[in-house]
Amino acid sequence: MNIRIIATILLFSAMSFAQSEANYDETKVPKFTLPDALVTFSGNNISDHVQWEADRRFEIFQFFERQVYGKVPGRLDEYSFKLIEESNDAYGGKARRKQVAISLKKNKKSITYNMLIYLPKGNPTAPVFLGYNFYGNHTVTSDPKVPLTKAWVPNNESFGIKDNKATEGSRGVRQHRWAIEKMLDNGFGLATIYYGEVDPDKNDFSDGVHELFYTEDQTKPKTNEWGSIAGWAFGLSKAMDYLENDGNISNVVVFGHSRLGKAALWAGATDKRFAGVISNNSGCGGAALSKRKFGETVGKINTAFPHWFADSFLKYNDNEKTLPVDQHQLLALIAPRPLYVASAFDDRWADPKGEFLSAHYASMVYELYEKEGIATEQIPEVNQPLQHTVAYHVRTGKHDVTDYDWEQYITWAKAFIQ
Ligand code: GTR
Repeated sequence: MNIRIIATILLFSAMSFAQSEANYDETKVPKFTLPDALVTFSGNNISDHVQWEADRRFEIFQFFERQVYGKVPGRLDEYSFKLIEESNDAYGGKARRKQVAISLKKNKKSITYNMLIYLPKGNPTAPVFLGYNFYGNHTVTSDPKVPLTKAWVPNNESFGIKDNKATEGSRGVRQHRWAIEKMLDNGFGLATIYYGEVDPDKNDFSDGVHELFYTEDQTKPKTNEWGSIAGWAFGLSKAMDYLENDGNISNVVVFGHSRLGKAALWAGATDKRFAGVISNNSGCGGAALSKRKFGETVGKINTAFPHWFADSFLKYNDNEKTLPVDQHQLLALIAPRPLYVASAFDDRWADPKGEFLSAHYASMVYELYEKEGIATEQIPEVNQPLQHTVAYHVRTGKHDVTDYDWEQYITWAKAFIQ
């Protein structure tokens, strides 16, 4: 057996061990006080949205930026977009397809990543869901006009991926996670990017977007600087620079599943141009409250994925009680824009109840803007969505993105995204 296969098996067994010995017992959730979104760090009460924006939003934002996800260290020298392919005959003539290469340049170095866009053909403009995919744009569709990604991809035997290179065997393997025809039939488009083209998901900062910003001799970001989640969020923002100028696109809702749900939330918090945000099973470091320590915890995530957050976040490993913020405040940074948090019943590792409570506690900030959030403290029954400006559902089944999820997102987006 080669060394990489052994390493992958070891990593997966360590992860499943971590998952099996996590706390899933509600009676063992520690007692904790949730930091109040409407009381500043120095103890002042916030009573309206003007005060929230002047005195509270920024200090919370800054904490997440410096102590959790990490700061983007400066600005790009240049960025550009190139429409590399366009057609009117995708999905049996239902859709217009565009493929755009996005190039980011700094310090004479550059990276290029590819965005695949489908738009409903009948409409001059349409809102789109923008979301990263896990294995390459060619995996979300069987459309033969979508090239295989040339970037590093994680090995996956059932997708025919070995030596970290995509092959034809992985074309369309993730179609079930992207209800593209449903989106098109309902007047929505999709824009998707392979996240590994922005930053390969490995604990190694020698490549991807981070590397562009290094000063001479630097090999990794500094303590308060960005981890991979912030790098992926930055990639989404740059994609937004293209999307907001595409005359066929009216609005962009940023979407992400799991680790990419964490990235979508941070993108929504950092970039107000996103008209809405969807977190699908984002769990620890995403929508779920850290202080509950249910399922995945800060210590577990920082151990299994040391590159996802800023190094400054490590001091909260098994020390969540000293965190002056919690994830409901990340959600509150998105207010008053529409926000959908979704869980899966069997995905206890992501703590469905912690995701729900987070949406509930973020809602007090939405109320300052007279937007309806999640008022109840009682998690709804499975498959009973609560859809307001803040929306929540827990569906039956496991950690995944299903047609059911997309049906809810589409219904909600029709009602709340202008
Ligand atoms: C898990 C990780 C979660 C979640 C998930 C995913 O292993 O512990 O936080 O991000 O991966 O992205 O599928």
